[in-house]
Amino acid sequence: MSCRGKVAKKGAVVRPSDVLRSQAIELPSWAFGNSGTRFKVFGRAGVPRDPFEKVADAGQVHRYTGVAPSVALHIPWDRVDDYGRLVVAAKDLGIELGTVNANVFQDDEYMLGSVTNPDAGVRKKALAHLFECVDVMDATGSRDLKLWFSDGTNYPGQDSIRARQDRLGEALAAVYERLGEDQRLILEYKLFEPAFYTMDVPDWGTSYLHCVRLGERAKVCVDTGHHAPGTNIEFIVALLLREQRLGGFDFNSRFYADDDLMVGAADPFQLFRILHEVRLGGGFAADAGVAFMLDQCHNIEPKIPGQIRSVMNVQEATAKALLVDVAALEAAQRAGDVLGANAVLMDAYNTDVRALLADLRAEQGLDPDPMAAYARSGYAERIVAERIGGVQAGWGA
Ligand code: RM4
Ligand code: MN
Repeated sequence: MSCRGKVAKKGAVVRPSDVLRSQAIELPSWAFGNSGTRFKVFGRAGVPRDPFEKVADAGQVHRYTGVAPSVALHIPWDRVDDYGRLVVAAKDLGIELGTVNANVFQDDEYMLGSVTNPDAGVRKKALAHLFECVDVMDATGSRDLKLWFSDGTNYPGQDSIRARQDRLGEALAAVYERLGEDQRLILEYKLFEPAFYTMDVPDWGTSYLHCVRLGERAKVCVDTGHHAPGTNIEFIVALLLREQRLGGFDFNSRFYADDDLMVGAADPFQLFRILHEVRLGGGFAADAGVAFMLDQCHNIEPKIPGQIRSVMNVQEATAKALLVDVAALEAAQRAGDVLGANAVLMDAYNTDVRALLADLRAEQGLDPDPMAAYARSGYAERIVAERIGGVQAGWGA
């Protein structure tokens, strides 16, 4: 849900429909491929065999929700010979190619890290990949380069924490330098996994420090699954928005660690609280530059309906956040009315917004029930029948 809403200044009362009409949620191409756990990747009938088929599936999600107009790429998983063709394929479906995600975590050389590896040769290889991603952005017209590093250490003493930060800073500076004026670097953090002792970018503070050094077009990505249990994510969101450093979200939900489950499934209230802070911080405004992306895997549920459900969950939480009576909230806060302020928030959260969203869809010429409309369309059966042969796309493919 990008930033096309004309929502207003901080704390202003906003008509839900204004934001909801212009909402844009970016889909991850990898959500349409096979995925699994470290124990098993399940193959599913009808799964895309190449990036074009992933884009086609993403197009379906937009077709029925109307609020998912772009799909993020992961390089090299989505490497194609001719990105121009992929752009056109997306356009024909009424969507765009979005954020380019770099992948410096799957080659054998990266066992001890990519850009922070003690071996200069490995660092050079990783940097070359990041440059390739900028070339892809140039070809696709993408605004954002999203960087997530699996780099870190497993054992105390394994490598120098400080030297690894230096190496990271050096690589980021080289990439930032390479970006065009309209392109941004979005640095994602993750508390742990795959490294267990230290991650080189474990938290928003580390990401923020690097971004500040780089320049204004470097921003932080908040992946909602990348925190310690109990972390107050909306607080982080409020701070980053305040500093104009919130580049975007990777939405997903989790019960334990980085579960990558459907956003809004584990904790819809948390999603509401996050989006409430987005609203208060002006994050729905067109010029706020907050990218609203999904980063999920559908291991056991069907993938396209899984994405449709996720998009609807974000929509519902957004609608509820927009229903908060900010004036009443601020009045209660000023008066020190603890229970009153809390009640204003809970009233909005407890409102059933499904009819409102159904009406909005109908008004836009969409079926009020995207899940049912997709199920009726026959697309799921068609891809199962047609996508025979070839190699299914999946985690790492
Ligand atoms: C990471 C991180 C990145 C995603 C990869 C696949 O945990 O969340 O955003 O691109 O997984
Ligand atoms: Mn992520």
